[in-house]
Amino acid sequence: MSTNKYGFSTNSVHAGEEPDFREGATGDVVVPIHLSTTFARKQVEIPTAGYEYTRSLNPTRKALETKLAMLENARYGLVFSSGLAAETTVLIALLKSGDHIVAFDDLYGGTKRLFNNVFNEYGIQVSYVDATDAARVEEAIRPETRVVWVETPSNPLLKVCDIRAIAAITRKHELTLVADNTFLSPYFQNPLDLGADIVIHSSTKYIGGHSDVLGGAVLLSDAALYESLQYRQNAVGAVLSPFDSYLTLRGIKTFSLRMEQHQKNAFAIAHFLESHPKVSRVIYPGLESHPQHELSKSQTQGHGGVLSFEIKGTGTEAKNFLESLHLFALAESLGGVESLIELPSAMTHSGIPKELREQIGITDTLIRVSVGIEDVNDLIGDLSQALELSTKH
Ligand code: P1T
Repeated sequence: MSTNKYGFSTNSVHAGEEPDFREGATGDVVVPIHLSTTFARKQVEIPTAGYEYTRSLNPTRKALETKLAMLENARYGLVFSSGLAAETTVLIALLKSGDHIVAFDDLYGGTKRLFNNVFNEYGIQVSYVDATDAARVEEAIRPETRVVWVETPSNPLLKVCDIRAIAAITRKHELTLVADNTFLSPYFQNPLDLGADIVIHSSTKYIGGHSDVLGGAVLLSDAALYESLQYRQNAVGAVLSPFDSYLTLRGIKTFSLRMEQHQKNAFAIAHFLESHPKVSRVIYPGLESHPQHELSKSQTQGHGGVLSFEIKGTGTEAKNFLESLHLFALAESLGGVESLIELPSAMTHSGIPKELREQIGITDTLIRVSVGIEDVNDLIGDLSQALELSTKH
């Protein structure tokens, strides 16, 4: 359980990692990597300092859970081997066969795959709605609905939904509101403060921040739900390893610095693309042209480092452009210090059938950019030369 007395940057550095001055301890300023899978005890019934077996509880993992809970203004945190492991554990804690989810129609492709191809086989139904209009969420609720699931901004169309308005609906109907906060990170948005019940992160992204460690996190303040999640996490074994917990803790120390630079670069690139003749549309919640720009300002402290845009022409021009870049890595994922770029229709969201993709706006010319922390002029120079080449192949 956490109480928040310091600011975000201070907590990013210190929370969960206070030096241990107890008898025999060494006062490390960085939490050690506790690799031991098991913990010896002196008396049969008394685990030493509460630790028994690393799947159940591990000191390095615990430090990360404490830090993340503090950063999301949550009482409790759990960290998992991936974002999808976190999602799976939340779903098995909240749902049983016959239950129904109302979900935002724009979600990470892997989350839709989990809902449609895995949980569907266990009798879970999902209705996808355009949650930018909270009324549509309420209209889709059935007697067997248990969960409303949103990403905001969503992946890859950066649609923004009104967390406060949707939370009022889920409270009224006694449902659980799950908000995937991966795109903005706790630095820019805290969904629990806006009324969400559970926050999920793929910590593979901004939390880890360096594209070198996979992970997931669940943050919440309800004690009974936390216990249920912890029980299931241990039962299925979906835990983050001690070494990966350490890497994630290390990444978090520079959270504020990274996020500020991601956002600064994203604004500059969004403006550059907006004025480029080969670009038909730029989607970034920080731009006044974004349909939910005002809403985004009202529920966040910033707009993040991911943007999407439509290149003029066909899918071939989009591919030519992507394959002409030198500095941007043509790769899935986001949130690392290096700039990444991808074609959702062929990469992260290729599992969604084409007609469904097109219905929600994931066209073959939609490009998603995760803006890194490099010198922005170098990034703009790279985009500029590749846009020139896109029609010259
Ligand atoms: O990859 P993993 O750590 O399991 O997290 C899954 C996940 C969950 N939620 C959101 C919003 C995500 O974007 C992701 C993973 N996304 C990508 C790999 C991607 O390129 O979009």
